[in-house]
Amino acid sequence: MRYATSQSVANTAEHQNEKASKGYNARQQEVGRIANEANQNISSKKTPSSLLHKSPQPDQNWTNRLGMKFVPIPGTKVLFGIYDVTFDEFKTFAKNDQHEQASTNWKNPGFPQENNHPVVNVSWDEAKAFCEWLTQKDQESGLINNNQYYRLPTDEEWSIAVGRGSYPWGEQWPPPKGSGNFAPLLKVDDYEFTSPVGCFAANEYGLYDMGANVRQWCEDWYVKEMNGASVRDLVPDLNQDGGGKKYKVIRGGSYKSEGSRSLITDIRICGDPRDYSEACGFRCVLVVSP
Ligand SMILES: [Ca+2]
Repeated sequence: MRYATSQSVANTAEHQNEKASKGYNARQQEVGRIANEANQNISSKKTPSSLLHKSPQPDQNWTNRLGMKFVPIPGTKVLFGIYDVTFDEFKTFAKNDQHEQASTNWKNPGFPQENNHPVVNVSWDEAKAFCEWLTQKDQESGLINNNQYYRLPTDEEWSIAVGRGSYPWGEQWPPPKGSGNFAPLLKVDDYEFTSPVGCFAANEYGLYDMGANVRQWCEDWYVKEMNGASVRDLVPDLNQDGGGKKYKVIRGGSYKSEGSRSLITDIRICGDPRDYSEACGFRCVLVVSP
């Protein structure tokens, strides 16, 4: 992965104990509730009450069968996943034998991960395969209609969803305490590697970890003009776009990010769609009204 892997990484202390995530725990309770109702449905042959009239609508929050929460983002036509896709959610996908695209790299990022951490070491191809699997699964169950589908956010959608600050948390540098999971050098948080999703403050739209924890794949091919000339002057590698059909866009910072230029909201980095990194994951959006 270009640029992402060229960053210096501070590997110092043991991975600290995981912190509980109130948001994630609440989500898991809801997953359990929906699962219980679904199980009751199998025996009773009735549609569970919680799933009636629950097909996603353009302007409403929505939760899918895996417990993934989505919210509308003004200025886009999609619902955005409020969390990065977790290790547990990707594991559910990878267990399906029909989807051989999922390698085992995601299981071995080189540091410990719990189920509620964002999955990393996944290629763009694998992230897309996850979206397609989830679409098929939810269409077959009638949870979404046949015109609705999951995909990665476009670069434009991500730009809107991250907010308007110079940095995802606002204007100040360095990032303030509680703003996210960054490199240990910045001394902003207590996590050396990934942290559970949803354990830092959400942004103005209710999205977590947009600028920290793990970088995120986007749909688009990278073209150098996506970055301003001043950014490309600072990072000359970003002038290499392979003609616009070689690398996919990656947005956001990660637990490895420590430099002010690598954390600005507007910067795009990129990676070969078959490549993967221990600092890059993804989140899904749901296209409700194509
Ligand atoms: Ca950290």
